[in-house]
Amino acid sequence: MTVRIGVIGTGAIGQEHIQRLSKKLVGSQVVAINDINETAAKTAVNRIGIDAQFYANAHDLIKASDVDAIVVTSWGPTHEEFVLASIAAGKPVFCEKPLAVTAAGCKKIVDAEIKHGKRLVQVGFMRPFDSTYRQLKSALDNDEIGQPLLLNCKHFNPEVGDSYTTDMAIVDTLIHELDVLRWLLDDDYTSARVIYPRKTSKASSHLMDPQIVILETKKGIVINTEIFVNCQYGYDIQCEVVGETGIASLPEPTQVPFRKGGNLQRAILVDWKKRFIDAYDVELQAFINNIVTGNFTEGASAWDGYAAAVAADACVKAQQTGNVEAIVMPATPSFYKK
Ligand code: NAI
Ligand code: NAD
Ligand code: ISE
Repeated sequence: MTVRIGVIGTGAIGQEHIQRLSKKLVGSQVVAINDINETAAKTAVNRIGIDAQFYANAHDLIKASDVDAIVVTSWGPTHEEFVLASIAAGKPVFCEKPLAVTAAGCKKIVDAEIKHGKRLVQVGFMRPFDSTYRQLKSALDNDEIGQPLLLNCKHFNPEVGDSYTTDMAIVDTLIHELDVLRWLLDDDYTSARVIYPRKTSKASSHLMDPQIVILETKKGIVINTEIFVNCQYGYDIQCEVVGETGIASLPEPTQVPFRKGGNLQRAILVDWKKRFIDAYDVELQAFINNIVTGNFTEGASAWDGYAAAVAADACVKAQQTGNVEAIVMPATPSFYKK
């Protein structure tokens, strides 16, 4: 069976996903595309070399009879509308993070999916599919360092565009940690606080950068995450877990070490597309497999998207108040329990 996909949003990650769905993965074909920028969308599919119909209206694409499933890779604030429309059409939908930009928006999606009666939504949180995070999780699950006590994480990007604002450090960037750490620790967050260190001269006037977010969990673990999206030097994702008997760190992506010119050196990745390239493949193959089996067992659910957004809402509030803000996560509905 070949799953016929319609992609909404043919920007950076949309093009990446069209490429892998068309040329790399098994059982999928991109047959339809939509973007507010028609010329760029058509140029993109021509470059990739596929024959996909352009729809001027995303809702027409969602309803099209030859589209079996939807991939939403448009800007974050548009996700909620397109995911709700996909559920209304009874079609499986893979939505890039964030599922919606607020917890209230994610809750509407959760409610619509439960009302539909069958899981249709997968959120593009790819880190639980990444082999380095999986190695770290195995180490914790195998009790290699005893109980985790505190975490030190970094989410650094070399630079961001002018449209990137202070709250996006949470809803667009930290959202990955909010998702993956919940999975890694099998825990939920209880509070958040945000500290602004000295601001880099490389950030725009409307962006506080870097930021430090301190989260606490139900088990009492304290998580310190530095977000620095104009760090200049590379795309650097780090996660160090301090346990009762040792420290476990996220393995660095493999790079050839060089001894040359009087230096011992190893490259740091610069482009986010490369750091999790395999994880994107595995998560989207999982989406196709979920559709083929008719059983959404793999990948982040709408509930996971909601959980990350509940924490993100509190972090954004903490950015504004400077206070420790409570994170109150409702119990998981039985619909989403494995
Ligand atoms: P981008 O700006 O390159 O692409 C967004 C595209 O959506 C643009 O082509 C734009 O014209 C289109 N668009 C915007 N509003 C639209 C609408 N109403 N209808 C149809 N098309 C619309 O952005 P990028 O980097 O590709 O990000 C897209 C999404 O993917 C964001 O939600 C972002 O957070 C997520 N993302 C996820 C990553 C991951 O690691 N999982 C990495 C990069 C992005
Ligand atoms: P699992 O699927 O048995 O359960 C993990 C728990 O974490 C569940 O309660 C689930 O609701 C939750 N969860 C799943 N995805 C989440 C996310 N993105 N954010 C927050 N919580 C999440 O656990 P597992 O076997 O460790 O699998 C974890 C993920 O990795 C699954 O989606 C799985 O399909 C995938 N996986 C990938 C590979 C690979 O080779 N890359 C191999 C096996 C599994
Ligand atoms: C981007 O949208 C991503 O999802 C990247 O993984 C993240 O590192 C970056 O900060 C976001 O803007």
